Amino acid sequence: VVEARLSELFDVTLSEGDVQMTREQLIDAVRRADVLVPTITDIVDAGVLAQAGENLKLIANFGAGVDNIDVATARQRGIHVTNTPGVLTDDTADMTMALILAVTRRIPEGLAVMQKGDWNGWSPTALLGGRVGGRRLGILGMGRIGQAVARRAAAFGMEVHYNNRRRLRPEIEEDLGVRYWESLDQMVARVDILSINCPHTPSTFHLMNARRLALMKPTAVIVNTSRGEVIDENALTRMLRSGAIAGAGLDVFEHGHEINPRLRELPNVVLLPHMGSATVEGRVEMGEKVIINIKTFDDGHRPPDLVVPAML
Ligand code: 8YV
Repeated sequence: VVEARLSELFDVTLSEGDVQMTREQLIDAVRRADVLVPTITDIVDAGVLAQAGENLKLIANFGAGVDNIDVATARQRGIHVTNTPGVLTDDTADMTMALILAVTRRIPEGLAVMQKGDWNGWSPTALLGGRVGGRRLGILGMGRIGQAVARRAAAFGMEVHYNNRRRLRPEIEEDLGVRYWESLDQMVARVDILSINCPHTPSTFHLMNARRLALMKPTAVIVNTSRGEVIDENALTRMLRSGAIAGAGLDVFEHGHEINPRLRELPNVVLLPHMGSATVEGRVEMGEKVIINIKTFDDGHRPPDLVVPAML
């Protein structure tokens, strides 16, 4: 739908199928195009941007996170960057709740029993999980998605805490019913479930490093639907193996689709292949945002979702 609409409006060259563009293809694209529409798997770094032709004026990212693009270098070269915020908020927050429930209620283990034909009937003590109602959820990153997670968690009866670069306005805190922690260390040590909802930037890289992970309660669970780079994946894997952390629900990984193989062997871990925003509705709306950003820019106006380095 989106590709067809784009092709009606502009002279479009599509990369092959759903596969990732190679660096060479990406460089070829920035040399020739006026507008580039990358996805998370297209790394538009300073090296790629150095090859950009005079004509490249806009990078309209198909995604909210722009950590695949060197926004500051693009800016210096007079190239504008836009993203697609807002339209994937609810889907990603839904997936966060799905992961919280999948881990705490042991859904994949139940599924495996059924798929193997191993179910011998109901038993009072089989596959007991933990109740989410009454538990403390800590949200790291209280932007749009963090706030959408907070609303959902409150509806599940959870007590919601958060840490963010900036504190929310008191009326928003009150509306969400959330408690702010200035110290991430202190919040991490107190929560039963920790949800990562901050973007990946140089200041959030490995925010959940070995030292901070060790502050978590041994009964706690961590879920990540944001970016894998925020957690030190090897340290997390070690702690999940040793029982220092009770469980994890991960939709994103530190090295893209190269996952620490040990994570796959753990029963207390639910892994998903970056599906947080993967709804038909969400993808179409993301595409529509890309089109509006390109169209507005092409008409000589400031595109609605312009990303400037100061925002990051
Ligand atoms: C997108 C995402 O599917 O928008 C984001 O930041 O992480 C994803 O859910 C992806 O970025 C598409 O490029």
